[in-house]
Amino acid sequence: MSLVPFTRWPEAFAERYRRAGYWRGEPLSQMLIEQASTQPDTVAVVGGRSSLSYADLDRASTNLAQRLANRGLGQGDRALVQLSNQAELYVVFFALMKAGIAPVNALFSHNRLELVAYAAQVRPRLLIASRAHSLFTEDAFVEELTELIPELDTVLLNDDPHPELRLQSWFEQATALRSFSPTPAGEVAFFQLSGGSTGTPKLIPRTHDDYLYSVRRSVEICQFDRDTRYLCALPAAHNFPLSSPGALGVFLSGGRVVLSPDPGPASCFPLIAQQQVNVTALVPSALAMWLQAASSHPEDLVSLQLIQVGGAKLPEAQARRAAHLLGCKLQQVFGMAEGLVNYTRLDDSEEHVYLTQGQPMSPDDEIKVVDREERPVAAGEVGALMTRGPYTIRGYFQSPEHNAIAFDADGFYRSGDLVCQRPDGYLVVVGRIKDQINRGGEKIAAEEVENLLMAHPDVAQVALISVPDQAMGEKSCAYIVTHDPSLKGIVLRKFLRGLGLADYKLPDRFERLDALPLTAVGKVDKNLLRRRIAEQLTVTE
Ligand code: OOB
Repeated sequence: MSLVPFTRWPEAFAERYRRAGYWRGEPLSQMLIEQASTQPDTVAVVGGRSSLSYADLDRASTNLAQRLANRGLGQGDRALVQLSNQAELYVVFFALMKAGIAPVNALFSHNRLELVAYAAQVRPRLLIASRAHSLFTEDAFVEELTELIPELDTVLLNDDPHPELRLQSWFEQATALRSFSPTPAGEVAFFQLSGGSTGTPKLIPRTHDDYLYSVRRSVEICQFDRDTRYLCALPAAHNFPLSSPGALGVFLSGGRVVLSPDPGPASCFPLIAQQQVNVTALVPSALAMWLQAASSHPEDLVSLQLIQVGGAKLPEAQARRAAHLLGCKLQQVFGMAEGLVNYTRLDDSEEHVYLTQGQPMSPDDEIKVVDREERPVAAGEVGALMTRGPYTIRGYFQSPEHNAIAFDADGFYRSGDLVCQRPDGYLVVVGRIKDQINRGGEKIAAEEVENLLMAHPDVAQVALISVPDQAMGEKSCAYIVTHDPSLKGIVLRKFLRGLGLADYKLPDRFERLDALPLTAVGKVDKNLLRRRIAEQLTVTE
């Protein structure tokens, strides 16, 4: 058995985090085992037609872990998982944690290109996906993956008609043969996905110790308990609804997770009313839809006590409107899958909640705000955010070259966000230096889309930039220089889709130029392009 390799924290830090009681040597599956023994019949998760008690969730995940162990899968093995917001997602998550198999949990919006990129990095022996996804309605893609990854020897598909392939039949009891156990808590439990700014999406190895600490601390700050009824409206595998405090925070506290297929008010409001949901997590673009719908359905929302908003910058005016219209507490969450999560606290002043993105959750989160030369800026000045701490990774998975750029010599992660830190420690996000588009909380690495567009024979040059957008916060615009003057955006979108790129990464608009503007050092001047499109939009709107 070989464990998943990753960049460890230096021993002095690991020792400090253990001594402080952050890292407790406990696997992520422990929370479920404890709830199943203390309150087996309490409902843990409601999703679609299924409702699972803690005992059900524990039993089904143990059975799946057992069946996987019987096939020889276990510690050191990796899985690629893609499920929608459904209760099975948590059964699978806990099964893999119990069996010591480290999954990449791809988002349901991901397509062929993303899945292949993840599989190529982790070399999964196990694939768990859904027949409801267009990639898996036919068998061609599974065959393609199996050819690409010869290690892939077990495929389970949600709702497949064949019992041996059907994920749900693996939740039933097996004749126990081989033993299984989680990986040691200091080892990699699973991979988070990075929003990224590079050509291929990077993977984030998270250990049981570091992730569980982040969940436990989040629960303290957000005061989750047995009465918590949490609506998971964002993609369930994302770090925010999984761990901040998210579904894992709910399971740790013994509350209930209610799954919504999407964050739209039409799906969420009836669920809130039926299930008496009292807390949820949204991105600002979803919150905007809720605000529009709230005035006509105020009675649906009376049980709500707390709305967390994060993933993208929440405009102050929207924060004020939300608190006023929804009649519940608001919390800003500024986090990243790499680790660091900041929260406004539940007893913070309105001014903190409306104007800041919160403060780090851990006393041992170290924050540096630096200038271009990476010298600390004067107090209150804007600079680039760097961080390290007990739940912030020290390196992406198998990416030595990128790690040399993304982390400094002392292990600080360069988040790529421009922030200002107020004297009271609270952070205000003012922009970003990473080449990324934040489209309603969904992150697009400009380089990834640019590289793909360059593969089109009629594209000579391309620059992908963000454009301000009323509904989404930002959308993407591809500036292109083409060989063929009649080349249309619609053709390029079709081309990208044909390559298997996720829909949310397709440029929202294309602008043709004779040449891309360059900076003095000869790089594409994206700032100029951003200014140009902003001006163009003010004129046309
Ligand atoms: C969350 O995680 P990721 O990995 O999808 O994205 C991280 C990036 C941050 O570096 C920042 O650029 C942006 O998303 N971001 C925000 C923000 N929250 C995230 N920008 C402004 N204001 C905010 N409140 O997005 C994430 C992970 C855990 C909890 C919450 C969000």
